[in-house]
Amino acid sequence: TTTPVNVTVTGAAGQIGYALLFRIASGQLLGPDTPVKLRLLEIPQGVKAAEGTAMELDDCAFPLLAGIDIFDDPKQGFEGANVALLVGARPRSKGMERGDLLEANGGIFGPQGEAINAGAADDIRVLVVGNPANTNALIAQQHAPDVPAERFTAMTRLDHNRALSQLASKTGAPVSAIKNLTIWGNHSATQYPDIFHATVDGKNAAELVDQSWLESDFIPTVAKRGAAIIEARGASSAASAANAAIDHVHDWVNGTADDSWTSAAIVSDGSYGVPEGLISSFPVRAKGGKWEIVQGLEISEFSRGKIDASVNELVEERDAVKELGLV
Ligand code: NAX
Repeated sequence: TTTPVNVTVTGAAGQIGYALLFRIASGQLLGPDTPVKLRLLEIPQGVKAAEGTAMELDDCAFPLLAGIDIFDDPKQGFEGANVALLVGARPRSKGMERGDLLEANGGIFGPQGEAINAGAADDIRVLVVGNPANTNALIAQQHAPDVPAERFTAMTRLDHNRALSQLASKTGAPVSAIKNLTIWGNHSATQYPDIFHATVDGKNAAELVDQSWLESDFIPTVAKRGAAIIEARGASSAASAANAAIDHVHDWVNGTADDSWTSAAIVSDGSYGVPEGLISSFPVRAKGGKWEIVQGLEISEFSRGKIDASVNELVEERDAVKELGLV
């Protein structure tokens, strides 16, 4: 195509935004033949910094970058958007209860959902990165009744990539030798990285490691990796989060390879006992521009318990935002 694709990025002046925008503009999000127009959405206090980032984007002279516009109004920011990356969110501050956090984010993702409903392009695809990502995505989706629900997704690809890397280093295999790993549930400490269907060079991954490594090392290391990054770097994951967002949207638009699947939080159709309508992470393939849940996997009792625990947390979050009148 030669018509530029409109990509809206919220939280554009933040640290993930800074790692993300240059990669989008260089063609890594949609491919080397697709020009992009960036629409940066910030809160008023973030606009000046976003302008600075836009100056740097100009200075890269990216051949595929067809324009940059900056907004502090969601209605304008999402006008004509084909892809929307919802990165900006309200972080948890000291003493904030879960209800306060959900309410503050409801105040962001509700109006953004409405703006998407009102003005985005018919083929809009939404990826929510800002935490609590699954429930923020649910809030936005519920405020966009005219957009097919399947266009709202949340990011667990960073968790997926973290799990790939941990399993690769444990088994001594390259990341490319690992197929069919799954992140189930919520992008939170309850997430379940599942290697029982995964293969390493064609061999069942779970048979290559012992159960105690799986339970006491692998699962907690993947689930708590975000905290370990903060501890080491003094700031939360940014480049790796941006990379995962690129992977997610790239696969969604261009399709996944036939010989493996990936993980994304998408609207449940009831598969694997996950209540319909929840935005939960599943094993997925992308085909023809749509995510499909990989069907028919056998779920062991161990896995069932882990999936249920994370899904129950999502149910609680949904019930809490319902009670707050946010969905
Ligand atoms: P930063 O605090 O660096 O940047 C956030 C930016 O969002 C700020 O510039 C702020 O002005 C802007 N913003 C706030 N409210 C906004 C609104 N209503 N509209 C538009 N912009 C708004 O955070 P950063 O490190 O970039 O992280 C962004 C979000 O990603 C956080 O919620 C973080 O928790 C989440 N993450 C999610 C991950 C995932 O795997 N799903 C991993 C990385 C990251 O922790």
